[in-house]
Amino acid sequence: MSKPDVLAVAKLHPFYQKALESVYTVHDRTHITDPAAFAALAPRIVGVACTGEASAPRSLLSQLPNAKVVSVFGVGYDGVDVQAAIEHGIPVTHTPDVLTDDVADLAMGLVLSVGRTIPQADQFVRSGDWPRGPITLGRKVSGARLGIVGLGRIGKAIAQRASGFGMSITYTARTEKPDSGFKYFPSAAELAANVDFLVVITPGGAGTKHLINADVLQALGPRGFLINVARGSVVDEEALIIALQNGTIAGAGLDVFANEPHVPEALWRMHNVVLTPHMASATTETRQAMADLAFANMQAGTSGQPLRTPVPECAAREL
Ligand code: NAP
Ligand code: 8YV
Repeated sequence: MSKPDVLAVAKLHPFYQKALESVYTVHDRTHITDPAAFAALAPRIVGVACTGEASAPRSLLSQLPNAKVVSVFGVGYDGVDVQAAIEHGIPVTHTPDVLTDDVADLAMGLVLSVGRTIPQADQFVRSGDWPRGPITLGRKVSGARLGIVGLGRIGKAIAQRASGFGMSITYTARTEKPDSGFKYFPSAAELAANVDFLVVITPGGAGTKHLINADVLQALGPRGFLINVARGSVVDEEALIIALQNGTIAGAGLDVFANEPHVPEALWRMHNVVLTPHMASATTETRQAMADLAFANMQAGTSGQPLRTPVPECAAREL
């Protein structure tokens, strides 16, 4: 008997790809690579496999009359048109919680890296500069003020880690969290004006586009560092480059970018930034857990079983 067909809308992680191939025929980006073949294939597609960065727009979802689920390998699903999916009766799932620790770990890694100039110091030793002079002094992290933009699952895990460094923690979010015990600021600019490190960990999409703009960077100031582990779209990248060039802020640690995998060359040349390739959840353990959960959601969706982790918009309704 032939396997049911699913469409991968982006290159999938091998763990997810392998799991899917054990049950399904996986069509790898056929809608892009062979649109003519896709027209014939589309009615057979029962599930859509996505990554956190991938795009599943209305124009694609409307071509899939028999799709029963969009399973995202990632917690962020800003690339999926969830409203269109709901209208077409296709629930969307994601992989919350299983990656929270890793993303919080990398956020703290970037805080330490930019504050203590760890990658620059590594380069200083490797390039043979050590005998010629001392390294520039860094910025003390323990006891510093850390502001979190987005106190959700990952934001709270970052706060927990930062508490271990004796940092004083404040935050902004759409809603105040009185139980957190941390001081709330109603806007990113007000938060930025009161911290040394500003860590961004919101979802992407229209609701947060350029939440971190020139005004927020101005408020962060010449001794402040920006860390972005959320989505490239949340930060106005052009404004950030200007702020870094002009010394409006002290530096930045960036895991995500506006046009991945392309990073503006202006950033490559800067000595006050640390750049990582959207790797906050990239450990063997976590990628396996994400693949297991994304696969479980795909199987549940295509066999009419209850979904493990639907996105909040779909959890609230029967599709
Ligand atoms: P979550 O639990 O849903 O938390 C999101 C937080 O962002 C919430 O506190 C929410 O506020 C806040 N928020 C949403 N819109 C906002 C706005 N306009 N202004 C201020 N705050 C806003 O999600 P999570 O599991 O922590 O994940 C957060 C995001 O991290 C993901 O969506 C993804 O984009 C990103 N991420 C990146 C990587 C990576 O590899 N770099 C890995 C995983 C996740 P309320 O609580 O008030 O609703
Ligand atoms: C992944 C992510 O890098 O979970 C997310 O939202 O951005 C990351 O965990 C991504 O989904 C894998 O492609």
